[in-house]
Amino acid sequence: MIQMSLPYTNSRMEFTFKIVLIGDMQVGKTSIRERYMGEGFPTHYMPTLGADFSIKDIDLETAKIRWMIWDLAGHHTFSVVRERYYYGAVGALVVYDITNKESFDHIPLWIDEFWKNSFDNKKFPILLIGNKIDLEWKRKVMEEHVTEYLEKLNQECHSYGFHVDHIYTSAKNNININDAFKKFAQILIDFVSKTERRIK
Ligand code: G3D
Ligand code: MG
Repeated sequence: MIQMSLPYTNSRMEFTFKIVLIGDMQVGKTSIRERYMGEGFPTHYMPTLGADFSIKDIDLETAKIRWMIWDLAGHHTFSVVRERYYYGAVGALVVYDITNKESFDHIPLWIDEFWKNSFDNKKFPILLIGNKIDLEWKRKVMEEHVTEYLEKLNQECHSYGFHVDHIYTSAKNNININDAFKKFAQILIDFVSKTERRIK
């Protein structure tokens, strides 16, 4: 039975976060998930959704996190499938390939789609990932593209209660993969804590 829940706290600092990996095909979403999981971790394929998901528990200094990481396995065609894929996700890792400018230019579309389909149309946090940094010599997405876009995005996200960060990774060479998830965990914890305070 798959639980697609909002974040919950079992005790004060235990969280379950369902997150989705989004971005154009071939940017490295599956490679990032597999690298993060490490070898030998089972992956669960959901045929009706055409998606894979993995579960990973981590201990941070401040909290224990259970990740439910969803990754669209096949071609991302039917909107009905996509809506169900996003259901209950409280965050998205938005991945582009630094050697493919188009994949960077499509980021706003991916973010819109996530927010449109998320619970209650709520603007949940995202983290931008520039993958394939091992191919820096083939780079097409320049630092100024990233800075400019982040600035614009953060003007918007300020009112939603979170800050959007960006991190470079290489799934191939295992650069920053753990750090990306760690960073995102902290962003989600801060977001959830703020939201809870607003509700009280
Ligand atoms: P996707 O799940 O976003 O569609 P995949 O992407 O994880 O399937 O990766 C697409 C291709 O990019 C794969 O190559 C994969 O090996 C490669 N790739 C993923 N991450 C990196 C990276 O950090 N650096 C480099 N150099 N390549 C990467 P193939 O050849 O199998 O299509
Ligand atoms: Mg994939």
